[in-house]
Amino acid sequence: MRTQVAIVGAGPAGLLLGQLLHKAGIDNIILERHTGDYVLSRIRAGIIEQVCIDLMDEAGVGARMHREGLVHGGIDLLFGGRRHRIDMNGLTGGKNVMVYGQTELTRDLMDARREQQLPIVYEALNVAVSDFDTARPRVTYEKDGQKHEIQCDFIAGCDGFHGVCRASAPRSAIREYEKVYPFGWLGLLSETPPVHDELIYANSPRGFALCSMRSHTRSRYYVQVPLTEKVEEWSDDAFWQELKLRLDPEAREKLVTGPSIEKSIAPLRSFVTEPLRFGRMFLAGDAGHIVPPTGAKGLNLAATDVKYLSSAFIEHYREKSDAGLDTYSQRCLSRIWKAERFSWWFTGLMHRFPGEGEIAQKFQEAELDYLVHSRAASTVMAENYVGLPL
Ligand code: RFL
Ligand code: PHB
Repeated sequence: MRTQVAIVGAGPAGLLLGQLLHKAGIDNIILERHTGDYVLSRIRAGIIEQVCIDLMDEAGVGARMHREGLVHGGIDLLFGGRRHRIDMNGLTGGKNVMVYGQTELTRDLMDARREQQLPIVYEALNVAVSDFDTARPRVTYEKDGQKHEIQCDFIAGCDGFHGVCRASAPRSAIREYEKVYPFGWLGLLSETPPVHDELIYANSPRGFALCSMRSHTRSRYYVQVPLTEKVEEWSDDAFWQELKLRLDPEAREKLVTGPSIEKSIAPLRSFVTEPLRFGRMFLAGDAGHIVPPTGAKGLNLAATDVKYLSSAFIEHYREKSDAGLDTYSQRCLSRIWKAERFSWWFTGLMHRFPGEGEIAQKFQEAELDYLVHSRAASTVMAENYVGLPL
């Protein structure tokens, strides 16, 4: 088999890249280790930035997103038992974010790919990338016990944090920066109306909590838990009880509880790979970087990488210029590090860190108080949350 761009991974990064390349007339094949249903069953991001919205439109798959997505112009910060709204729209000259689940975005992209009958191989096992330091890279995989080989011009590593592409880059050419946080997020999805019409990020003495949503009838909640906790040991009742203890009296009163549809624990990590290019292989999305979810930046960063990478490929094929490919790493990393910093800062401001004692809570509350009462500080928060310009 031969294609122009072989894409490893059918998460949002791989699917979006495939669709944008197809629209530009560039052939691509996507290889995915799991089934489509498995990819859709992973409940992850909920908030998308304008960059991501624009890219879905550019890819021609934005119709349902505009019908069903909820536009949010602010968030609530809860600390010291009281809530304070950050008016992101007002502070950024009219910018918003949108509540549209990663599952829905992925489904729209998968549906489009199927309708256009574009090649995607699910359950592609033992994917291996090679010869990307030459003009003829290769990707091999097994499907139903048969070995296959794809010859291509470029490889796009969109295979997430545990993927094979980054792991195949020569160790001498790669530098990795990592911080692992001493807690995780226990998340619960339920068919219940959200407790508030915007998101609530809570700093409480019992730890961080987040009240998010997927629609007017479906809620997503998170509580910070020690890394030693097991999801099986958290009944739905125990979750709701703990969440309530971290909320303000009004939210506690209003919270509608119900059976969970999904419950899982995610570890928190900051991670960046430099560079994102190895010859004719390019990393995009979680394959190249991870942020803790506090700033809602992971999916949005993946979208930005894809924007730069698709433009660079289009420039290569249409204009015979490699300028975009040559500056890909540098352009992405400049934005990635700013989102990494914001996510690290917001995580530090909102969570309990073991062993840091009560003074840490006081410092956080003082900073939060400053943040919500200073227009300058609120603006910094708002600008970063809605997404820095490209
Ligand atoms: P993905 O989604 O991990 O997809 C990678 C795909 O590659 C496949 N794969 C392979 N395929 C073939 N061969 C191999 N060897 C392979 N190895 C892996 C995998 O099966 C998978 O299908 O990466 P991608 O596309 O880069 O997308 C990144 C996003 O998924 C991620 O950044 C976000 O979910 C992060 N995130 C959030 N981001 C936001 O922008 N806003 C949010 O509100 C937000 N909330 C979150 C989040 C992540 C969370 N968790 C669970 C870490 C909330 C949570 C709790
Ligand atoms: C979510 O809805 O899953 C979500 C929202 C905001 C975040 C993280 C996750 O910061």
